[in-house]
Amino acid sequence: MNSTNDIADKARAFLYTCYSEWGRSEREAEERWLDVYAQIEETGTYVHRPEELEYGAKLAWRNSNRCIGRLFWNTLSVFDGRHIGTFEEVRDALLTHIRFATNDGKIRPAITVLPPAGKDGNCPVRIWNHQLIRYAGYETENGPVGDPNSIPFTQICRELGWKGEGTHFDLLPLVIQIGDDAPRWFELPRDLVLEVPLRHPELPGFEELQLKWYAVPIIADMRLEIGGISYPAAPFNGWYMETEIGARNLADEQRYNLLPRTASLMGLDTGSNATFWKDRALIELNAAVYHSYRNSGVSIVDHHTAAQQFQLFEQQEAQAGREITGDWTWLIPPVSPATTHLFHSKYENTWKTPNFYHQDKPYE
Ligand code: HEM
Ligand code: NRG
Repeated sequence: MNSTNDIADKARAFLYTCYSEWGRSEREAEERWLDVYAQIEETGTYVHRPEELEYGAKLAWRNSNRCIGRLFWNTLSVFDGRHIGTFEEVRDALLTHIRFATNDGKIRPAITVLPPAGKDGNCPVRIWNHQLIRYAGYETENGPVGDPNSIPFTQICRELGWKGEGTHFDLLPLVIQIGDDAPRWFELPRDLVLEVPLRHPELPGFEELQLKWYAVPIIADMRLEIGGISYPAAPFNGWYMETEIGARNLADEQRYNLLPRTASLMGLDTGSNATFWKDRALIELNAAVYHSYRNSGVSIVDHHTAAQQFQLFEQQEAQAGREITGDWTWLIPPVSPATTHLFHSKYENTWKTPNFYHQDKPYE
């Protein structure tokens, strides 16, 4: 199949899905399809109408097999940044996204869609960051400082001329590439980035670990595909589930590795597996994350509530006569998975479009 057919097939399927879910007539769908088909014939590609872009992004979320947060797919705020062309415009759109999404802690799910790839696959804009807000990581003589996961990207930033302070929580700059130009970096304004200092409701001494995490996860390195059109830069966010921070980012040995120190604070014997010190420390770390976000007025969901919300999503989709797809290995939470219905359910892991896809890093 040549690429014109490919894009046409995907465009047609997408348009008919939209018009049908919008309750519009077969004839209206047909008319729009003929218009799009003419554009594809003439130019090799086509342009989404604003309402198609908005609904396409929502469908991409609804189809994200690994996401437990999909109940809220229809509440996504979609910013149309397809016209954006300069470094400063991209930076400003990203800063506007951060401000809108953060909303003083009452986080709003949002996506900013930057220009689409051309028909030959060329990318007008690429964001090099994994997330818009992320902590730097450094390899030092005394072991890693900051987020080890960020070490390669931090190295790139330094090669571009950026310099971090060398703390455990240095905010990485935005790194933007336009066309084949060299990428440029922009420091994040500190006052735009909401962070949550971590306290434990009962454990004295936890505060002294001086931990914190940022409020809003904004994935910036995935490609959004809608009806055969690729958007290589389309950063999106929701809010955190506590396990993402408490059971992975802060707990993984290859990340902040904080279970041993948490267990010591709790007075547990870390010399024996059978004290279940890792398990106990994990729970308290998660409790600290959850309560700190709550007390700071920052949206977060616990994994039990998230699982219940996902179950509601499953029922809602069944009601609408749609099959849901999911990736069980990602949907189950990393803490007490078998206490949620997800663990005991089966999900079909086929991928519908629109969707979000991993893409090769622009560096490396
Ligand atoms: C993955 C929760 C909003 C798209 C995930 C994961 C969680 C999660 C826990 C697994 C992450 C991991 O294990 O690293 C939530 C919650 C949301 C939310 C609580 C609150 C509203 C969104 C939004 C979108 C989205 C707004 C897109 C518009 C995705 C995608 C993945 C994912 C594409 C897979 C990421 C990957 O493959 O690396 N989500 N999510 N989610 N979510 Fe959501
Ligand atoms: N686990 C990653 C974030 C992945 C996406 N999670 C969300 N997405 N909650 C981390 O930073 O821990 N979202 O769009 O809300």
